[in-house]
Amino acid sequence: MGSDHDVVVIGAGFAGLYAVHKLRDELGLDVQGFDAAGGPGGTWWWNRYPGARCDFESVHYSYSFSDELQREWRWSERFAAQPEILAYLEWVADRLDVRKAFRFSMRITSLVWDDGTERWTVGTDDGKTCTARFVVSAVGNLSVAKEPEFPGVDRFGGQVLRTSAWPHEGVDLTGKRVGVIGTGSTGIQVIPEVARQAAHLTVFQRTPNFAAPLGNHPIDEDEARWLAENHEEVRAGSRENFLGAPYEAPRPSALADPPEERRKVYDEFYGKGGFRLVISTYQDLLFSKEANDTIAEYLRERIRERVEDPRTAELLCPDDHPYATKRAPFETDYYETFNRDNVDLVDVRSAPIETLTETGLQTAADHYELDVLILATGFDAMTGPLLHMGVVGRDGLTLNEKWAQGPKAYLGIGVHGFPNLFTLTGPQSAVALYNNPLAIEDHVDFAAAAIRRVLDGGAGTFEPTEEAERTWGAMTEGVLNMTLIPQAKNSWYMGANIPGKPRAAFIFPGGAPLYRAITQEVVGTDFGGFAIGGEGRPIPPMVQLDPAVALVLGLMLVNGAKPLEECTLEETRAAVESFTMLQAPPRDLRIVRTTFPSPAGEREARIYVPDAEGPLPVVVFFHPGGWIAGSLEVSDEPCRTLADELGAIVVSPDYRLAPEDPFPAATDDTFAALRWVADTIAEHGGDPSRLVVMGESAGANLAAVAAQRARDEGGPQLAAQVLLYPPIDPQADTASKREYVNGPFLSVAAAEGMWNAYLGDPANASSPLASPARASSLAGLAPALILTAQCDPTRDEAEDYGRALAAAGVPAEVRRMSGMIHGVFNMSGIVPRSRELYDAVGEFLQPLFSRAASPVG
Ligand code: NA7
Repeated sequence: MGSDHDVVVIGAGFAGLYAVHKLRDELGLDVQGFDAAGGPGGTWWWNRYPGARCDFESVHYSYSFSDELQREWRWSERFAAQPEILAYLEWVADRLDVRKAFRFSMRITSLVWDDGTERWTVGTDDGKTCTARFVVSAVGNLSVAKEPEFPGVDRFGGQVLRTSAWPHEGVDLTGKRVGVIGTGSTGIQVIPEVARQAAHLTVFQRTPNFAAPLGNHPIDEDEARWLAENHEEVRAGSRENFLGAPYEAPRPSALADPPEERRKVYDEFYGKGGFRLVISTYQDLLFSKEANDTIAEYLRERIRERVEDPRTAELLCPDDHPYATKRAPFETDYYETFNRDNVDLVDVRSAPIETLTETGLQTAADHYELDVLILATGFDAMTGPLLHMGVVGRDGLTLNEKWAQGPKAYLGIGVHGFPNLFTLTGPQSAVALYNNPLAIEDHVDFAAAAIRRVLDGGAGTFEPTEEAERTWGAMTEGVLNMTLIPQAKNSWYMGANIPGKPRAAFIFPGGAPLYRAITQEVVGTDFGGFAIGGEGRPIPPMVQLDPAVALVLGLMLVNGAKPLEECTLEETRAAVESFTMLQAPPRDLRIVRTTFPSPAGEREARIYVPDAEGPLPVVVFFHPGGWIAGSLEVSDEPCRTLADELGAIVVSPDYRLAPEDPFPAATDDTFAALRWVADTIAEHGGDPSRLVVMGESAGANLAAVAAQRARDEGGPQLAAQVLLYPPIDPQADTASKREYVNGPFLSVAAAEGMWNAYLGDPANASSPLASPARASSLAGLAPALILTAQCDPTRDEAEDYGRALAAAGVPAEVRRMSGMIHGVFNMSGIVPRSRELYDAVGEFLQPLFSRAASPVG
């Protein structure tokens, strides 16, 4: 047995270099690194084909963890080419003095976990082994090339080159007849370069791709100096951006802008550089096919403008996938290359490649004479590098067996059954849509924090629980299915570029801010969802979320939404109003705008009248907003939908808000509104004998109080009360308050701030008119439906109220919505499962409505 180490790091690219530095120099661990390459650089050591360069700007596509490194390195181009990126990584390796931690030209052949010693045995291709407590896999996710799918490679008399294993000495293509297979990001970079050198180039294209200009240019001395001096500012915001670069915020919807305006936006970002076209144009491009069609058509138009021969242009126009559902490529002169006399485009979709011959390539239609064939056919992405290392976990389970149906990895970084293994940038992590160096730094920092935690706690193992892994898999798949990405047939995002590979959720496409918020919460909950020393920790709140809800929170983060508890009053009010952006398009319905007499004078109310035979049941609905925010406007869409679906008149009255008008103003207004509705709704076709009081959030608190006042203050008689996640008692001490103390979305601090503003005098908390659970008796109240959200600090006080009602003999039903958060009633446009709230309300009310309508017998 060879040497024993604290950690083995596999890979010396961006991830491995930083991992060694972090673990060795900051944690003081004994770290042994390995890499199959001859030196540091990872993907940039291998991919030396002409035209290879990054497509996030180099100032962003580089380490951010070290002030010195950022200050001292000068990029010569906006998007650096491979030699410069490799030189940068070599320079970093020297500056951090990490080369000596690595054994290069050494491939890992086996990684076997031993439960007895709680160590990995690491085998290398020199036949030796060593052991380590932890293994940090920094093998990358695009580092195992796809095998050619056609025969004859050995027979071909010319040279076969892979872009991903390009000869170090370079290749002289002068005077050669060259073929390129592959028009992904790699092909699109290499093709223009080859065309410039070769006597003739034949591009064998199976699927056209949407490419947009890279916008590269040299960085002059002034710009370089400015970037070095302002790197903190330049970096600021990167991690708040969906893709992890400080790009302009997008407009909300491509469909909301008229065509001329949209064209201007696309013109502006076409060529502005890298991924801006994807991320800074419109927020719904990846979510709405109709929105995506607008940019897809724009890009096809640009191809037709740039390519002279109309037949070639049509062949280059993608038609089988929405834009950016395959990894978006960026180009320099790609389309103009097809205007050259020495370049031909061959469609191998209609006439597939059959074989290589002694002298060239045979398709179903023709034979092409070639001296050199370049394969830019892609990678066994995300899982391939890990599955090629012979990983064997607990009880002899191989990783290949575990992932036979697709990858399973909690946060993309840990695998149940494979303790103490960190799969940096692994499948189901955010890396595919997150500027890699920053995604890598996040993962290394996470692994380092976990290792430190295990060592400090004296435990032996760290691995995800099976439940956490399964929950994360569902989250990944759910978020992926909200995007258009699954619509691309054969993309590596879905594992679908490799024949026989399971089509599954290989990437978490929720964006950097959401992924970061989730992983930060995992760390903050002492690694929720992981088992440390065999002791499983509960899954933290954000991982419990319905995927659509998670995506909403992610988009809020991208849009710079502040946590509610940090908002000023004005900001809170604006935040609540902005709920309308998450709502479905409002249904068409007759609305009567009127006023009602409140104790403080006339106030507005809206009466929503469905197109149905009267007299109709009536629902009085109080809007949400923590007693300090909200309006008739924010509840307009839900009230329309309620009226339409229930076939009931819905009345939405305005009420006074705190802190301007604290307790009891809101309850006085809402109770007055309820009475006014009972007295007057017959004029609008309503049946006051079938009257329901309903509210959302603070509005639900007011509804619960109104139900008590109706009982105690002489009516009206109510058929039911419907309370959507009501805050019931500011002093309640509940498990949900502890578990969801930080939200998601509504935190305990935010809720407390709202209660305080409403109560004015804290002594008011003991009044049942504020805290309805404090009533001396709950008997005789209207039947109640209480809907709660699983991930909501107010959940348990609401459910306790339901139980107390039932104990007092009130028919009360409590339903908890799994994976939901406070406010979800307003997310009908983006959270499909918000429907369940309407369904539950309908199921509860319809029997009451028909019972109340039938003659008393
Ligand atoms: P990609 O994006 O997977 O592209 C591979 C290309 O090769 C793509 O055009 C494929 O066409 C084509 N291909 C693969 N197999 C064949 C066969 N058998 N016949 C014809 N054409 C074939 O890989 P890249 O290297 O370009 O990019 C990978 C990532 O590296 C990139 O996203 C960056 O993150 C860096 P298909 O679409 O399958 O019809």
